[in-house]
Amino acid sequence: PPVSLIGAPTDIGAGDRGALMGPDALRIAGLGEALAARGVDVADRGNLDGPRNPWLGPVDGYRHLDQVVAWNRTVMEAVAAELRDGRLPILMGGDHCLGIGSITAVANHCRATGKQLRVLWLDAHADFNTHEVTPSGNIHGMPVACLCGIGPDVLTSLGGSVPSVAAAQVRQIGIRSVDEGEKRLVKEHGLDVYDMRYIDEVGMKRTMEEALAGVDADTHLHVSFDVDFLDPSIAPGVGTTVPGGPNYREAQLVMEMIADSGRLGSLDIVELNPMLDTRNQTARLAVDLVESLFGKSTLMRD
Ligand code: DIR
Ligand code: MN
Ligand code: MN
Ligand code: MN
Repeated sequence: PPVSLIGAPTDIGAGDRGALMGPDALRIAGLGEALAARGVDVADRGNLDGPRNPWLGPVDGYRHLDQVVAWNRTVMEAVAAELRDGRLPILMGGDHCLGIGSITAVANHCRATGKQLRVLWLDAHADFNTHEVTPSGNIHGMPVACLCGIGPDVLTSLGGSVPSVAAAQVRQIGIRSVDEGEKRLVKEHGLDVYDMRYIDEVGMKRTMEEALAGVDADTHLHVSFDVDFLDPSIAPGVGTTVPGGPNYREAQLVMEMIADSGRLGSLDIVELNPMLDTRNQTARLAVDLVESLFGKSTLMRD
């Protein structure tokens, strides 16, 4: 399908400033041109607008809740409009709190069209905190919980149906940093987590086969790509680096195997922080990976 790039320039849910420059860093790294070169029909919708970051402390366990809600409502509407037009939205964040609006739109679209939804959450973190257990108050550490119906009503009911997504529809890959209280919640809600230990033991190929098991012609696959999923040695441009992530080839294999499924329906690229990057290297790597996600391979060109 044709692709729409949507910029959401905000770091409203993050603990470091700078992710608001993610959309332009991806544009400058040539995201649109790379897709066009693959024969993809791509339109850049420009940037969404929303409240600026007041950079305040947490209130009742949440930082900037009102602003996070405003940004997510705007993102949800923009993503929903593209899906309605039969297009594949790429949300360029921005921090990962925006996954709430993006995936809520995707879940509603799946309900309306009778599609099965599968969410692949590529991240170093489980993003399953609540206001009670969060160590930071940063809402970018809470989107999976919110999508699964655990969080403030203003975020869990953003799309009308609560929960937006069932935990059984989510597969998390690359996880290696989960906070103490968060661990208990992840277990309690039965999230399917392919953590780095699992990937070390069984390999990325089998991990992805399992994460994609059951994906069929009726499945809409959403990929939520937190750039801190990648090992920081290849992707330094993120706020919360965690050592021991997938290397270059493992990350490529993830993207290639998703491409082979033929079911990619929507994508978030989030947490890219150009202020912490080296000469836009992390943005360029993200573009390289997205090329694979859209079917670029070494030997065969279709
Ligand atoms: C941490 C960091 N678990 C928190 N989360 C991040 O503050 O909740 N998620 N960086 O991507
Ligand atoms: Mn993360
Ligand atoms: Mn499950
Ligand atoms: Mn994340």
